Amino acid sequence: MSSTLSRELDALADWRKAMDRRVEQFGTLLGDHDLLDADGMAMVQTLRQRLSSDRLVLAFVAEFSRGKSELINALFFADSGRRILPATPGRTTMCPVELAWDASEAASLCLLPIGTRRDGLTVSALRGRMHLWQRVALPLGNPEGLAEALQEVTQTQLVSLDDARALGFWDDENPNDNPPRGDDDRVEVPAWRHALINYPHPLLKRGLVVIDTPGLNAIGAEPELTLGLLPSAHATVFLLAADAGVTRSDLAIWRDHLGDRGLERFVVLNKIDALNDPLLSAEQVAAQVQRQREQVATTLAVSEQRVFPLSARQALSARMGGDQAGLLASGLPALEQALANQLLPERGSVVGRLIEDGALALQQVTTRRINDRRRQLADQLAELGSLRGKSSSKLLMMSSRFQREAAAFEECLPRLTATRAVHSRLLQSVMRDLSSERVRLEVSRMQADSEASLFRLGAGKAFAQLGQRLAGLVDRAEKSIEEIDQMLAASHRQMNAEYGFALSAAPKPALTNYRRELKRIEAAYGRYFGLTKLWRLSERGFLGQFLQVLLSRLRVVFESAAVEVELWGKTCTAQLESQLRERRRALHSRRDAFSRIQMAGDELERRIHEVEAQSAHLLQLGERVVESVDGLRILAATVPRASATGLDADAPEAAPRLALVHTTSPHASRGAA
Ligand SMILES: Nc1nc2c(ncn2[C@@H]2O[C@H](COP(=O)(O)OP(=O)(O)OP(=O)(O)O)[C@@H](O)[C@H]2O)c(=O)[nH]1
Ligand SMILES: [Mg+2]
Repeated sequence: MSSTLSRELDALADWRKAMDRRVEQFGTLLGDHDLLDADGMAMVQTLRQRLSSDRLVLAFVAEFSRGKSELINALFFADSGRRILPATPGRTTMCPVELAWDASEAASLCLLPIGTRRDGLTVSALRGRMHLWQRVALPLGNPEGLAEALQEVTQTQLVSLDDARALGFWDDENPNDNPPRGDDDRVEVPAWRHALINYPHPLLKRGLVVIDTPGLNAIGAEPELTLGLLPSAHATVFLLAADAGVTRSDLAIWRDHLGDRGLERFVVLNKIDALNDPLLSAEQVAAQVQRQREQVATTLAVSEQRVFPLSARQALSARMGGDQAGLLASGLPALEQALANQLLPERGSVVGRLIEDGALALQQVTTRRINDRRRQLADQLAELGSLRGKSSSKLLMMSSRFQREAAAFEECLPRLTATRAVHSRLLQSVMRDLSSERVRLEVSRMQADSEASLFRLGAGKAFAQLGQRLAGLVDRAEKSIEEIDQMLAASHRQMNAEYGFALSAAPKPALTNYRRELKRIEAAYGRYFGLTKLWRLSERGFLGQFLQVLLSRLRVVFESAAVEVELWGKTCTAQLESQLRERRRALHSRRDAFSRIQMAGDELERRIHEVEAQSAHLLQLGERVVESVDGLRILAATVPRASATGLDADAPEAAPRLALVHTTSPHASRGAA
């Protein structure tokens, strides 16, 4: 009994695969006709890479025992016929568990020991150091073996009070949040800090990443969860239990971890089966559930449509037993439908836009090259035509004109080299402003400024100043980009007028999106400098991790901007290179033709014929390129959309997003994300 969500994910993956095939065919077409240089080929590879590595990250967050792991089992693992992730009463999952599939690795469970918390490195930094993780091979096609191996995520260990303090599980100032202390003064803490499950489950193979989190409390929570893992999720599912209502700690988790409205949030009111009461009618129970749903929506300030009453346990057992009616009664299909309806199209359109932009940029480069070649051929034709019936003295005269043209072409080269040197110098200064190293220096400066201030009172100010400095860097980069753009435009005008080139400006990158993204990060992380949160910054090790995570978010923004600027620089250079190459090629072929014509009388007509055929072939090729790009764009704009009933997923409804418009800016819709 496959779910709506899995069918929709399938449709999305098939769509990505179809796009990949088309991008590949397009690349072959361009490559076979020598229409792409190395940069263009690299761009085709980047698009394909993007299509194959696209991920959809779904995180489950709640207080312990609300049924997160059970819900994940019901949503994704019921087909295996058993409970895969451990779900038991009381605290079960002890560390964040990330389920994904990376085909370049073997199926395995990788566990990061809790002791790594001491050295202050974030989990993402430690992902690059796999020798610190413990790896357990996972059996394939054996659900029992898999479930047994995954029991490891429930492991705990007993440590001394000092160790518990050092690991961040014990806080003398907030005793209520501390774990129970044994007779021997030892404290039970999780054995692992993070678990990565690499498993070829059909949905994971389709790019889904599921994050199961442990029930949180103020002390035990890994700062990175709030700062890095949750903000990077495409959607979060927050769970409450109908039999517990909304408790104070539920609310604290909602506020601290999911309060950011930028997150796509779904709320589940789980365990509604616990409200069944032999003394009440089914209608009375349903009314109770509805009342609770309304209360939850009001308390959390979300729309009622975003609250899904369900029973994960019923759903799991109904799905395992193939009981369709039971599954419907469990309430799970409504959540799946919502996830499929709201999440997948959104995700798809991000990828679709990227492919469209890429295809358009490739089309521009190619079309320019084809037009250039055709123009050269037209010139040759005119020249050859004028030779018909000419005397040998006339031919001699034309030959010397041809020599002059070749000499003029050589003359423009030094001037081009000079322009290119200025261009590259300016571009390098932009790249320096947008470099990771520059961001790192700015963040270090903020750390030094805030540590120099008393009781971190100056931390807020240092953070605000960091924001201003980063915005200043973006402003300066934008100014330099403008300068480069104007310089190139002037140089193009001159080259076109004097040497008959057809150089045109590539649309310059706009940094507006990146500036907006910086503001968003500033707002999200600035919350930690408010009076109610400031205490966290003074917690042991928190500031260090906070800054690391902040740095990695900022880096992504700056690196993306730098990539876009670099791409623009390359496009400008590539255009020039390509026109120079075409010009040289045309000069060679004219020289060859000329010498042949001078030798034999019938050569002229043959040559005219040849050039006409080449021109016709290029025209056809141009049409094939446009057709190919149009096909790709239509496909990219037709993100598979969740079907209303979830039953006709084999023929996903098409939702064309935009009409075809040729040659819009390849940068126009590229965002910072
Ligand atoms: N009655 C009932 N019990 C449920 C339901 N969903 C989960 N449970 C049970 O509640 C207990 C806790 O579920 P888990 O999935 O382990 O909860 P969790 O949120 O993952 O908890 P931690 O891993 O400790 O953070 C288990 O015994 C589940 O079987 C439900 O819909 N109804
Ligand atoms: Mg759990």
